[in-house]
Amino acid sequence: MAAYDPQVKVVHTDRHRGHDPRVETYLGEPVPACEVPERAQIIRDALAADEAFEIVEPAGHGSEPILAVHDPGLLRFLEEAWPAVQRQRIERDFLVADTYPTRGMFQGMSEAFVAARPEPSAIGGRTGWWGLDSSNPIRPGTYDAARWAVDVALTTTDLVLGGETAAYGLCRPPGHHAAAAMAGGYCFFNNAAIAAQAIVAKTGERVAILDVDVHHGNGTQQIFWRRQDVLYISLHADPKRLYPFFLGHPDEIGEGPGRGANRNFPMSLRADDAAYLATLDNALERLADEPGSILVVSLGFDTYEKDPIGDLALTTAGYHEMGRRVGALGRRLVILQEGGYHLGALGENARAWLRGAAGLPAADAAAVPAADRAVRGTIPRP
Ligand code: Q9C
Ligand code: ZN
Repeated sequence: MAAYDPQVKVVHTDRHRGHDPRVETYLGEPVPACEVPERAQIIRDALAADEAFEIVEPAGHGSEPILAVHDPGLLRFLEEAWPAVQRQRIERDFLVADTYPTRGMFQGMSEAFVAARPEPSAIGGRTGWWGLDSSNPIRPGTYDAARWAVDVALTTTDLVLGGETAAYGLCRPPGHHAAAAMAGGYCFFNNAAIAAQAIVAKTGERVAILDVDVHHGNGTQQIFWRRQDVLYISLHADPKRLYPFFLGHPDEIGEGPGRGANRNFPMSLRADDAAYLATLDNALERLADEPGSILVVSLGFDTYEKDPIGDLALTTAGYHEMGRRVGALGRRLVILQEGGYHLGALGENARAWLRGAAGLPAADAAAVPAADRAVRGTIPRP
């Protein structure tokens, strides 16, 4: 008999593991990759050890929900990229672009003319064409992993549409930097945008997305820029300081029918729990006016005080309170994992946020069986 009834369902599969980047670059220099398979394993293990959660497997949903959001060319590229590398018989085990079509290249040319430029045929050109930056290497298992991350998001959505008050999708790779026609920032498909679109399609209701990853979700903003039916609200590090650098400012409010349905809240450097929660309350005020019964949360723990991203300074207690405030909105929650790279704290941070959202007290060690504490204690702390 479960101690908590109902348990919060956690959608997870180990099929993300084939996407296993080893290095990324910092200003051109190779450094250890942040977005590694251990992230999802650590969160899974922490939640599995807590009786408040139940782990369930995702179901496949096919390509259609992806194509409702993304350019078919992006899907085709990601499917074909690794086989194309293999055909070249070059000795390597990852693919990263060197050349990207950036804005100065097209200056003075009309939007229609630029849109008619043809996709290159060489794999190096295609990788830049569909990419934002060098931080998401394509590995042999990347496409399969990215597809399953979408299925995790859609299975989480199904659970909530089926009556769960809240469900959590442990998506990996993350999604919020991926635009309709662009991968980037560790992201390939935009899991949260695909989930939001599926909710709109199935319910006809308006949907809001709250993005609390430390980075601005430029992809989600782009996808819904002209749409009134999906409200995007994001709290993040000021893009003047931090990736994705070129979007995320407060004057980005959407255009056309979407005007007013995009809200950005950049935070000051090293903002703490109190500053963050005060801004969150402002953001949630905008949400209160919004019709619709379901909120999608893009959940990142790279706002953590010890996260290697290093910009904001939230604590584990702050995550519990953030979850509590979001849960107290009374909307049903489709909670999807984005970033968060401090391996030693990821499990406890996820557990704290999700317990808060479920209206449960912050975890105290005594509530966890001793055997599970021992298991959790074996997670390597960097
Ligand atoms: N070292 C998410 O948190 N830039 N993405 C890294 C290269 C990419 C973060 C710079 C940061 C992307 C989902
Ligand atoms: Zn992030």
